[in-house]
Amino acid sequence: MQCSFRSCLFTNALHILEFGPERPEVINLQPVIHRGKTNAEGFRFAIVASRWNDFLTSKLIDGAVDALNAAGAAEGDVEVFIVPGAFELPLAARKAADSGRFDAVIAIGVVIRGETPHFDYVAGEAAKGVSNVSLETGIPVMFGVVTTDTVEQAINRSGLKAGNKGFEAAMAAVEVANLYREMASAEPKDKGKAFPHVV
Ligand code: INI
Repeated sequence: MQCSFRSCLFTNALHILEFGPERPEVINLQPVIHRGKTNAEGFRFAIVASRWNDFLTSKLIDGAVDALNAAGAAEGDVEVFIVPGAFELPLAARKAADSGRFDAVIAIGVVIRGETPHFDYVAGEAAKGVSNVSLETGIPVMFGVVTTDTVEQAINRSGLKAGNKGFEAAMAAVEVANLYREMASAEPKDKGKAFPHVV
């Protein structure tokens, strides 16, 4: 059958629908799916939060604590560290991660574009920095930073109309903390064999 790459994909999809898969053993493969539980018991969390726009960051902190509480985090297993602005979040997150005392870090802030180009630097550095901390330390750092064009949008994302980003980030922290603990404790199948699929 002659067809371009894109149309071939489509044609093959139609073929499978009409005649069934040619390699059912591959199509029927059931992968093992791992998904983090939403139970915060036995995990410790650091919240690093910025003071800029604190009438909103306080709502995000409340949302995060609320989520951790609902997920069963124990009293004393959640600590909050306040920094001046979102630009300071990556280093605070790094110190929390390096301390070895936390399973996950939740970075919280509100950066509003308004009419200043400062926004791009602050929001960009916060996002990049937080992501780097995760990758460099292996401790998950959640990005619970609201970045918006207007104050109204920021208010909406801090618990009014469009959810609470602090709550969402904390739930994500619980989920990945569970998932990564499970991944770390899983015994690798065929441990020690370089090519376990080759017999
Ligand atoms: N910090 C924020 O957290 N949000 C902002 O909207 C913001 N604006 O717009 O400037 C902001 N700036 C301060 C910055 O995060 C640092 O604290 C400051 O530059 C000192 O390093």
